[in-house]
Amino acid sequence: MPDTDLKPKTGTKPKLERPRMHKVILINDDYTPREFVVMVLEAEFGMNEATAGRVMLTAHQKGSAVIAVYQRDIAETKATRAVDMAKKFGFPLMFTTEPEE
Ligand code: TYC
Repeated sequence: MPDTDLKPKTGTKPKLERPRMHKVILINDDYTPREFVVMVLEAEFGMNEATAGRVMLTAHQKGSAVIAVYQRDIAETKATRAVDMAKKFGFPLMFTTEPEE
């Protein structure tokens, strides 16, 4: 077709929103040992002992602490794995996720 317009169209590309990131939140409780919380933060969230200790103390003192931010499926998977690990040891340790504003 001689008069086919091969130039790319401009101004028609829909703007794609970046997917919202999701926070993983550590919840305090009265029963899970501090050392166990630190161990889970190291094992599931790749923290070193010093960082894990600080995050654990924040949750202990304030009731909760934001641990990290991930894409939704990763945040949910990590939170579930962390809760399951605690359950296996009989502790009520809880992690939740929520979208960032
Ligand atoms: N509060 C617990 C204790 O005194 C320790 C703890 C800290 C538990 C943080 C959960 O998210 C938590 N043994």
